Amino acid sequence: MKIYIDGEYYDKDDAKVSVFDHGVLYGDGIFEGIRAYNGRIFRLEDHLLRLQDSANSILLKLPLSLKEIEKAIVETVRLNGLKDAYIRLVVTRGVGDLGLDMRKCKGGATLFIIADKIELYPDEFYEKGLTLVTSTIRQKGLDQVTPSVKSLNYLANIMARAEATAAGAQEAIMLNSTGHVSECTGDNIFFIKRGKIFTPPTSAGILVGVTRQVAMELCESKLANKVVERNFPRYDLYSADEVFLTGTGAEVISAVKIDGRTIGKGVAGPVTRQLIKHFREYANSTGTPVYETVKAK
Ligand code: PXG
Repeated sequence: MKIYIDGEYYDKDDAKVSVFDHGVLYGDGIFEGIRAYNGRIFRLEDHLLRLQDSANSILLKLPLSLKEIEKAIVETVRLNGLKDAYIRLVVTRGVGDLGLDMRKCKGGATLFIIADKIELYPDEFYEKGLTLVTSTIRQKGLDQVTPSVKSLNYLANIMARAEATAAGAQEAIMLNSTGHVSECTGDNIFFIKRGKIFTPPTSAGILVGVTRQVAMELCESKLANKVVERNFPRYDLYSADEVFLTGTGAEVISAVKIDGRTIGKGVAGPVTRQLIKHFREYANSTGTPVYETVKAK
């Protein structure tokens, strides 16, 4: 495996960052999780634009232009010979001293890219659906560093996921400070009731997921069903006909048990199944090519 760090490629065992990097010392940095399907990188531009937004939001200057980052991502996937891949792009504040002051990170940001095989939920989960519990850990409020920044501070999500695991569930729902549903620890959430599809708005405190956006586009274009963004309590999930999650890792996946309640018929519902099919077709037929070279004139 070859890992990109600041313009160089390293073997896995030699791919290291400094213990003085503020990404390590403080979680001061941002990341993206990106998929490649069939030799093409899925919605790369969306991920790069979100990276840019996250960077601006935390006063972080990206060390390269988005075009240069795009080239580095494509090259990393190519060097590793991957067709289907999970790509982790991380930008940290860089090497500083032991204080919080970002001005001490004089060398600028550190950027690294890992391209690895993908790990998915086993196939059966796409038929049977996931079990969810509500976490006791609340989503960060909008008056904190907003959950829309994909920052290196994932401790709340990791603790919430551990609660799910302890309860025998695969994912945890995080409520925001007003008790509304925000999202899961690594996925956005949707529910379907009497033919209408709903998802929490950005103002509920969510990471604005790339897969969420794709799902909304496919609901409108393929299912003729425009998703409504509105706040809702857990009650709406408990009484839904179908619930599904979206994320780069999980793609589109049904949730059929929530806090002990069975949702719908207790298996992936018909609308979710259709959406999963459309998502897979779309994901396998689009994206930034890794291996096709541009033909000479
Ligand atoms: N919400 C949160 C909190 C996330 O971390 C999503 C929603 C979905 O966003 P995308 O853009 O992926 O549709 C995420 C996704 C993993 C993994 O291994 C996923 C995420 C972060 C870390 C790991 O599945 N983020």
